[in-house]
Amino acid sequence: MTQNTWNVESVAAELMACEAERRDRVRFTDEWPELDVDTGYQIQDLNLEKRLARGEKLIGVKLGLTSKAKQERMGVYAPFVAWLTDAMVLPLGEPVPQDKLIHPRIEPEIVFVMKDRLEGPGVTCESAMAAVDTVSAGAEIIDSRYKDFKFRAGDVIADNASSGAFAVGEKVVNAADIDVVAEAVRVEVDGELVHTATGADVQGHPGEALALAANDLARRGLAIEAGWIVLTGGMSDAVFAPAGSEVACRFSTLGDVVIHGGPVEG
Ligand code: OOG
Ligand code: MG
Repeated sequence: MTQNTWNVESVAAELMACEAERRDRVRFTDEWPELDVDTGYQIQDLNLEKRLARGEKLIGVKLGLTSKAKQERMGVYAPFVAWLTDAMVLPLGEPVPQDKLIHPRIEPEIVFVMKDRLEGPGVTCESAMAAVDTVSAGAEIIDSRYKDFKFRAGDVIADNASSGAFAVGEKVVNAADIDVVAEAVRVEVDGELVHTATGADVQGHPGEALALAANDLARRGLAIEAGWIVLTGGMSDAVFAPAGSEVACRFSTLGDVVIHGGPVEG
């Protein structure tokens, strides 16, 4: 047996290096089983500090594994929170940034923009929804720094929940004017329907996911701030988004978010 040499600093540095070099690796928990949820968040927070120090701006949070479809695919059965910075924004119409990502996958998400600050503990679905300003359709482009997206909870939390990029649809609806539970989505790859889901698939109500984020952040003394974007979590399983592909997330009332995989090389 080799002696474990991993710690918060070295795992954080290795994950940032993997991201910069577009290199995947095996999960850390095989060599360092003590990498639990709380340690994962320490690593996540340390790398957020590095992102901010290099000039990125914190613009919100994303939820991970808030639907059964995602939990079953990834084999991790508890939701978690991660950070969004402005460097992750993919303007509508731009292709998947293949030159920055390792093995991008796309998933449909219901996106909130916050009206008020939301601070846990004790946030409920109702109080969470009262703090939401607007709702939009979203497509998140996830990218894991782990080979074949194989990780345990501590690994994926440390890896900022497989953050890559995300696009938000054009249509913006007041939170009071939409039934987010009934909002449905069809995910098409190259014109072929591959997944369907509704807002109910996200913790029963996307507002529950938001409440969970606020209550979870409170454990670290943090809150969701007014103006922040919240990705409430993949409604369905994600689909691969290689060069040459077209992934369309077609929402029932929020419109479409269509993402192209970009040109095929050579
Ligand atoms: C983890 C990231 C999860 C979501 O919406 O569930 C996530 C992964 O699936 O690699 O962004
Ligand atoms: Mg997601």
